[in-house]
Amino acid sequence: MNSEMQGKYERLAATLKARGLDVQLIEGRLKSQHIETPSWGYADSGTRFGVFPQPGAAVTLSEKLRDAAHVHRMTGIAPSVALHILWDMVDDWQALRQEAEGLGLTIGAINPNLFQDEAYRFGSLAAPDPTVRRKALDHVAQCIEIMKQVDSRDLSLWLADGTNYPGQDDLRCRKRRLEESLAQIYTMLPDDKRLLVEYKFFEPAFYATDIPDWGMALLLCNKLGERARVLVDLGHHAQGVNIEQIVATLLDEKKLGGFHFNDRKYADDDLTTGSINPYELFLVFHELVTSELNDDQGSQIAYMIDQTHLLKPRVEAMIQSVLAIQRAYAKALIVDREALAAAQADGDIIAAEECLVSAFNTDVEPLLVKVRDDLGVPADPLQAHRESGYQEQIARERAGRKVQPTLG
Ligand code: PSV
Ligand code: MN
Repeated sequence: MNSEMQGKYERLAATLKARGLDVQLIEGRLKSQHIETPSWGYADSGTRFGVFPQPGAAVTLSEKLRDAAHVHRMTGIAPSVALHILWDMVDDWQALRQEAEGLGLTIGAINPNLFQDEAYRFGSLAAPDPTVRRKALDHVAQCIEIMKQVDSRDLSLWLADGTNYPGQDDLRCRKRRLEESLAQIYTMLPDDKRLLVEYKFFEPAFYATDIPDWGMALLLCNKLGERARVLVDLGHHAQGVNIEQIVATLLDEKKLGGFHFNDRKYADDDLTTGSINPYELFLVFHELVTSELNDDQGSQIAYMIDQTHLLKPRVEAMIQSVLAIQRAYAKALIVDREALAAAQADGDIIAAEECLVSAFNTDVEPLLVKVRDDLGVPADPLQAHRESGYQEQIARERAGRKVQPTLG
C-alpha cells in the first residue's frame, strides 16, 4: 500500500473504531469472502437477435477454468467456478477436478440444462409426457454423478418450464408433476449435497412459469426438506420488487441457499452487478451481514455470479463484478448496527436511514486495498488485469476458431 493510501486507511479505520466497529473482524470477513464465477460467463453467448463473438472467448472447459483462475488471481476472492452441464462436458471428471485444483480453483454448483433439448418443448420436470420427465430426471441423475466426482455441494436448478397460452396445460397438474419430479431428485441427492431452487417470473414461458417467484420456490423447498433451499437471481423479479425483503424473509426461514448476482434495468438483462442499482445491492448485503452476525448462516449461502456479457470483454467484466460485490459487502459490514437498532427502537426514521446511507456513501476503497494487500493480490485488480496482458494473450492463443455460442 502506498503512503497516501496508508493514510486514508488509517483515517477510515479510526472512524470505524470510533463507531464501535471491530475493524479486524470486518477485514477478516472481507478476506474470507467467496464469490463463485460461472463457466458460461467466459464463453461466447448471445440473445435471440444475434451473437457478437469476442476475441479470446473461452471454448473448452479448460479455457473457462483458466479465465476463472485469472479472475481469482486478480481479486483473491473468486476461488470456485459453477458449471453448466451440456455446455461443459468432459470425459474425465476426476481429471477436470485435478486440473481445477492445479489452478487454485474448486468446482462449485452444478447446473443441469433442462431447457435446450427439443424434447423440452412443453417443459422438463413438469412436462405432461412422462417420458420427457424421465429424460429430465436422467439428466439430473447424470449431474449428481458429476457432482460426486468433482466434489460439488450444490445442484443448482433453474427450469424454463411453463406455458405460453391460457389453457395450454392444467396448471395444478403441472404443479403436482413438478413436485413429484423434485421429490425424486431430492431422494437421489446424497446427504452432503443440497438442491438450490431458482425462480424467475417469466421467460421463456410468457403466460405461466412453473416456478415464477420466491413463494413458489419456498413452497417447493419446504415440501422437500432441509437441504432444499431457494436461490435468488437478482435479475428474476418484476420492476420494483423489494429483493432485500425477500432475502430477509428467506434468511429468517433458514431457506436462503444462494445468489445469482447480476443487475437489470428491465428483466433478466445480465447487466454488471451493481451497475444499475448499487443501493439495492448494498441493502441486500445489509440483510446478509445482519444475519451473518446474528445466526451465522454465511457458509450456507452460495454467492454466485450469473452474467454473460454481450459487449463487455468478459474476463474484465467478471473482475469488475466481483469487485462490485466486494464493495457492497464492505459497505454493509461498516453499518453502525447498534446506532441503527437504537434509532429503530426510538422510532427515529431519519437517524435509522442515515445509518444505512452514511455506510453506503463511505469510500471503502482504503479498506479493500488493505484487504487485497493482506491477500497478496493487486491493489487495483482491474488495472492489474489490463496491465497483465492476459486478454491479449488469450486473444492470440484462441484466435481463428468457429464455435457454437451458448444461449446464456
Ligand atoms: C436463467 O435465466 C438463468 O438465470 C439460470 O440460472 C440459468 O442457468 C442461467 O440463467 C443461464 O445463463
Ligand atoms: Mn440465474
